[in-house]
Amino acid sequence: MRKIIHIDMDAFYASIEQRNDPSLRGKPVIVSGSPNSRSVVSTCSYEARKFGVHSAMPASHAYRLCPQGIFVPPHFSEYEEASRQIHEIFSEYTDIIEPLSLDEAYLDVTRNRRGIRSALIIAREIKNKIREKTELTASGGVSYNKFLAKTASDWEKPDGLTLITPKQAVPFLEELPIGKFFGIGKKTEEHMKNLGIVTGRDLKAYEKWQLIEMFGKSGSYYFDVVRGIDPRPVQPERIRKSIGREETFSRDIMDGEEIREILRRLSAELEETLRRLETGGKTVTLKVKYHDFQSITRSNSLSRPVSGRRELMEQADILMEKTEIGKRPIRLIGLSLTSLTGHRFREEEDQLDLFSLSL
Ligand code: TTP
Ligand code: MG
Repeated sequence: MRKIIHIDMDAFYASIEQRNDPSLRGKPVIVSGSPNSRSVVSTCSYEARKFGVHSAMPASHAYRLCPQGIFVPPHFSEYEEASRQIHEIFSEYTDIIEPLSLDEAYLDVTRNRRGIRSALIIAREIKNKIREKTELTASGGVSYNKFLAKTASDWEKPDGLTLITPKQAVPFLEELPIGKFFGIGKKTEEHMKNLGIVTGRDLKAYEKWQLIEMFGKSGSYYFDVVRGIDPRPVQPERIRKSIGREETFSRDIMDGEEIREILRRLSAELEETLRRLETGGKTVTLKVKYHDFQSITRSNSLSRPVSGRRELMEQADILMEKTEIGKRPIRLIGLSLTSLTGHRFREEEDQLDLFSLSL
């Protein structure tokens, strides 16, 4: 049985703003552009969440909910620095680290550098080190697969640490409200509730083919995870053939400018990852999932590798033209790079080829 940890920083951008400016501590801090613009909220402090403010909400709406909120613009280089620091801490324990964004990663600690048998102890150590080094808090989840570790880290936010043992998993999932299942967004949650699916137990009443019929490919994922099954390995970026970021929205987005703003942030995050991995990529792919779950990708292959946020955004703009962004409501957007050119990737690809030949 594997030992997986999921770490997710608490109110990441907002906590960094509060750390850097003590006058913001204990206050409702909203990281976004001006509330008078079409900007959307990146995130907000837990103090602001009490007012109903959350990520991806228009800043103007956040202002209406919380006029006493302190609006601060994002400082990406600060977030990137903190991200590097937490990544360094992870590396003290394992190389099998899969970052999902700047503030979140899966770690496979089944075999770890320190020879520690309890993943819970490792997670506690990581949280402590993060606090010492960055003055920030993180929430951790520990279990035997990615889905459960992710669900666990979300269970007791902020500053939580939750373990789901193999014995606890199935009863835990039966009681879990379906909105709390990672991968079930607001839209799907509503859809399920209309079908009378409220908890994991209700979800379990459906056959696999029924779920596939209703939810497409995700149906098969739902079928498995509600039974505590998730065989996906933690994929360290260096052996991946593609590097990407995607985001599912809590509501469908119609506004093309809003999508561009999200793509700008994803490009910045990608740039950071590409720099860390010392690579670029020659093929840029934009993935779009429309409100009705139809999913499309549009790609461009270039003669030169790209790795900077500006070039990525240029490509994203070109690819957007080939989609119905701005005309149809969108529920998910993703940007990824393949044909990676860094030396590590070339080496790894050769090894992978040899491996597949020897099979
Ligand atoms: P999250 O981990 O989703 O949120 P969070 O860390 O702010 O809060 P918590 O985990 O405690 O619930 O996202 C990490 C950062 O990514 C977040 O601080 C800002 C950025 N982000 C956006 O800019 N827009 C978004 O819509 C989301 C979800 C996140
Ligand atoms: Mg977070």
